[in-house]
Amino acid sequence: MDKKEVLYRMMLIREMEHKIESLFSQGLLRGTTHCCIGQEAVPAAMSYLIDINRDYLCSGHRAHGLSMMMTMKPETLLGEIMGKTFGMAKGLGGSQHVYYKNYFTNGITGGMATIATGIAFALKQEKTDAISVVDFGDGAMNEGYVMEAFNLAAEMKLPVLYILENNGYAMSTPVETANPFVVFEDRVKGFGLPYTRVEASDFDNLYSALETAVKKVRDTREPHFVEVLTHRFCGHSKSDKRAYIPQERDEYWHEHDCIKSVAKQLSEAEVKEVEESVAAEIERVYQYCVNN
Ligand SMILES: Cc1ncc(C[n+]2csc(CCOP(=O)(O)OP(=O)(O)O)c2C)c(N)n1
Ligand SMILES: [Mg+2]
Repeated sequence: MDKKEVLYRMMLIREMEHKIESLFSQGLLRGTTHCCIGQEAVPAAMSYLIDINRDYLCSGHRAHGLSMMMTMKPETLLGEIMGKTFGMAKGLGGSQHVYYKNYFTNGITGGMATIATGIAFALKQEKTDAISVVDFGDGAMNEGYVMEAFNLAAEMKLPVLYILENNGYAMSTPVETANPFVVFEDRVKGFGLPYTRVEASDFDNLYSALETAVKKVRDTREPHFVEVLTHRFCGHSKSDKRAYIPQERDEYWHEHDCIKSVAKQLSEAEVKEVEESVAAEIERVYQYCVNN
């Protein structure tokens, strides 16, 4: 894997999110949005691991990273948020409700876990080697329909990969407050789902955990669950000042930033080159969206 390209993809997500935040703060975008600054590792990894023409991918409200990684055309994401007809959903969906080929999102917390499980059921009938993948947050782990989906997938042996991006908070509620008695691992294993946990701080570790899980679901046609421990450096949505996040947590994740884990494998000149091409791409995308 070309680490310069990995860094480019991760930095493209981060810088595009910074651009989107800045356009909102200047009053140039309307509605709301949920950025994924700090959570670039899963989208970047998935861009290498699934073929969106064949496999299926669903995600939720925090969809910018995966959207950019599936289309590789950030103007269709920014255009969507700006209500342009060339947006991913023809400008009608906004940042939470987009689609591209076999990639679908909606804003119902954990809602897409049920859809992805249904897709896996269809794939099982079709006897293809395609798989269904769904990415959701820790808040989704307290939705009843998500538990029903886990139970069905385990019982019916469906080719679905559940990726939980545990960023520690559902809006401002800490995971420990919402789940005082049972850790996710026990809950997931209780349904009979195989479970893996990995921290997103080291991109290579994360990639290898997801690669193994994708291969396992593809080969065995059975479900798998990966919990990714991660962190968002931005607010839940555009107006959130993050007053509830302890400083030590931010400090830990600044030191363990997934982007740094890739950048440190490259020379200073290579990192600079990537930064420059990302900046140029963001400017191109912005100009395209403003002028079309
Ligand atoms: C069924 C439902 N309940 C509540 C909401 C409001 N809501 C939007 S995002 C969110 C928190 C989701 O937290 P999490 O799943 O951890 O994802 P994160 O925002 O951390 O990425 C909530 C409660 C919703 N969209 N859908
Ligand atoms: Mg969360």
